Amino acid sequence: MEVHNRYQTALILLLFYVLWLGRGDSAITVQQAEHLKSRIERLKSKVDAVNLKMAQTAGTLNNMAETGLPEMPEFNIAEGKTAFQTSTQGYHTPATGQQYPGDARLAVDGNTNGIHWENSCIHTKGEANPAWWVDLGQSYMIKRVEIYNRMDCCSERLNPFNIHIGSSSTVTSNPKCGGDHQIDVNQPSISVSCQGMTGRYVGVRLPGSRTLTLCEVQVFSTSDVAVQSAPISSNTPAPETCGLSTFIHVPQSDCAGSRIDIAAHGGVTLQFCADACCADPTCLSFQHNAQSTCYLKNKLCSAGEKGYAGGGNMYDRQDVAVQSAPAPAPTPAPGVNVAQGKTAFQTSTSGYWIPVTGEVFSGEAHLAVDGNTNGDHGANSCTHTNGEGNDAWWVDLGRSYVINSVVIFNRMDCCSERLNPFNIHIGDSDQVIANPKCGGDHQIDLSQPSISVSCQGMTGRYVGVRLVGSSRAMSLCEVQVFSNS
Ligand SMILES: [Ca+2]
Ligand SMILES: [Ca+2]
Repeated sequence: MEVHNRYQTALILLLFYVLWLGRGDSAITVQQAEHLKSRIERLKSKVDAVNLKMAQTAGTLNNMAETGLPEMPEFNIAEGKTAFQTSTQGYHTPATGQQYPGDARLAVDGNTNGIHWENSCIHTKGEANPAWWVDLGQSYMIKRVEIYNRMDCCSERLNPFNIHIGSSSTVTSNPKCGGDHQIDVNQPSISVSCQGMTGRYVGVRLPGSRTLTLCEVQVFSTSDVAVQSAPISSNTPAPETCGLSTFIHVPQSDCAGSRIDIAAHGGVTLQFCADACCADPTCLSFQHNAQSTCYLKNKLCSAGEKGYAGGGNMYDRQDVAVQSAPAPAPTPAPGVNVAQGKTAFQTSTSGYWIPVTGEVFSGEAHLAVDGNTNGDHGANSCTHTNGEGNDAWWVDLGRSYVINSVVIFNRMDCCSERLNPFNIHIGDSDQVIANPKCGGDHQIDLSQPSISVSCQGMTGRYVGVRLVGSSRAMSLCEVQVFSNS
């Protein structure tokens, strides 16, 4: 614009100069006239060029006003990252020898093909709340998540699904991106905007008893910063060094249990089973049996946990076996019981005495911190309330402590079921039930004299136990509160 005006001004001044030269009877030479003419033409062509440029700029601005700003570049930050799923269901076609492992990495292999038999889709077992997730290596600002569905059959299995994004490796405890999503089952993929969410873990979960299949999950961010600095998860085995020779053969044994079986593959070779365990960072051992069935396991079972299995063999991952088999991880010191002998309270007290013997069973609050864990109410070391509704007992530790755990000794001569369920409250308010809960509803095993509840990280001067509901008398034979400080 400024350029345009400058040339216009120059042109006008030049015209005045020509008029001034031509005033009165003084004449300009032919040479001077030619020179001026060429200067005027050069200036005119410059003005034309500026006008053209301005017209083009105006056109671009008009287009932008109609179509919006140009798209920011986006990067799929999930491809090739480490992926997990709650279980794996693989298939084998004996006639052709083809194997379809269905393992978690197939949803980040860069192949969006929706035909399961093209070997690029994951597959869980039918189970409660199946989930798949990827560890991006570090936290990213997420823009959107694109999910490619299975298309050769069963595309309706995906609906409805949830997406979770956050920093917890327990991926389904992370916030949801939106609510229940529905894919159009005729479309190969769905793009879900998760603008504004941040996280290292991105997961897909099917609520309910279902089977999860995903052919690709792309996670888009407007920044691919992790390319330079993504830390490699420390428990990820180096794939090039993993193979059958990595495992220790434990003949005719199995440690069975659906909770430790993270994947099952039917009709597969021993080498396939070893490779599948290598490919899954959570796999520490596997069983391969006489029916050519392979079970991947998420732990290394101790000799005591391993049972005899006539048709099967366990294979334990060697490097882990060397490190962790000889001794279990040391348990941290429980700390000191800071409750014993402190002042205790309860919402009511129900005592009784036996006239024949003259014995008194006071049931008072201090009996839960008298240092005697005897669960027999007749030994006079247990508390007893009236059952007036929401009965509670609490101890004043005298000052605030960082709590490790609370151990509760139940009544054992009768009525041990009365304790379930119970809540623990810890905090600095003497209105003890206004303090935060340690966990939710706890259940003690009725065959056990005590339960230890970890309250790691909680701090408080008052520790209470409460039975929610009416007509529930509370009897506690001892409450120990462990702390290091
Ligand atoms: Ca894929
Ligand atoms: Ca006691």
